[in-house]
Amino acid sequence: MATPGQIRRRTIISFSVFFFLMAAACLAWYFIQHQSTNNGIPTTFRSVLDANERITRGTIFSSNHAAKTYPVSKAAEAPRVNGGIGLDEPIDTATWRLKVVKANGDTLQLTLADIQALPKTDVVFNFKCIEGWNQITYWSGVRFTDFLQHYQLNRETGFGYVGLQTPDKQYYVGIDMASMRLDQTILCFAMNGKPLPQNQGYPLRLIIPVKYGIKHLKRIGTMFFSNTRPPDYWYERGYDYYSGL
Ligand SMILES: Nc1nc2c(c(=O)[nH]1)N[C@H]1C(S)=C(S)[C@@H](COP(=O)(O)O)O[C@H]1N2
Ligand SMILES: [Mo]
Repeated sequence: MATPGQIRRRTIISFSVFFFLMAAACLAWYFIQHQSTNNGIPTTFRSVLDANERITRGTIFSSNHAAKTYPVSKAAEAPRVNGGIGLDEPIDTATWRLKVVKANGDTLQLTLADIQALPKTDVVFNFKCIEGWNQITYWSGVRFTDFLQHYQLNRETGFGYVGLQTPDKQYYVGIDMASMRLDQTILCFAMNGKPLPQNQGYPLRLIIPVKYGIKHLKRIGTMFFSNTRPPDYWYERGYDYYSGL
């Protein structure tokens, strides 16, 4: 049995530890709230995201990273539509061009027919949005590596990142070249074997199965290459730049 003296001493110790930890938690919270921010979120949280990116790149990419694929029969017939930033104006194939800004400053201007003339690749995978939904979907287009090779974008391939923007520049993403060069990454012009619906990126969108939905830019206008991270719409609003799965 503890004596009243021992109980009092233990009570004092317990309360002291409790108040000490509370004070430490409050100080940590105050510090995180009042420190500088990095692209919209406190530096502490941002560095956790960046550490996650280093772990994902280091461990998963070493083993030829690919998303799980499914038979076409498993794909949704009417895939969900999400996110319409940069899709306000109606667009027509006659005037649309994919603009590719090359390393030497020249810009390629490609029609949809130019892109469809390249070998076609299908991908059926589980599309995941950071909002929490996912869906098996079926897409077709031109593998990004086939595209680079066909247009002899050799110098461009040496850059660390690809930047993509809608024609009106309202939505934009930046993606690491390693992820762009995976076999499942396509410049996509068809969904369920038919041309893309307007609200799902007609005439051309990105499909990159190793990333969350935010990176699958719909309605590509301009593509450029860079060694620093290109601007990224949702990164600027606090999300993870890498957004890998
Ligand atoms: N131009 C553009 N592309 C976009 C978005 C957007 O708002 N604008 N939203 C993204 C998000 S958050 C998701 S989940 C997917 C949704 O693609 P879906 O409409 O084909 O399902 O598109 C991505 N691409
Ligand atoms: Mo999303």
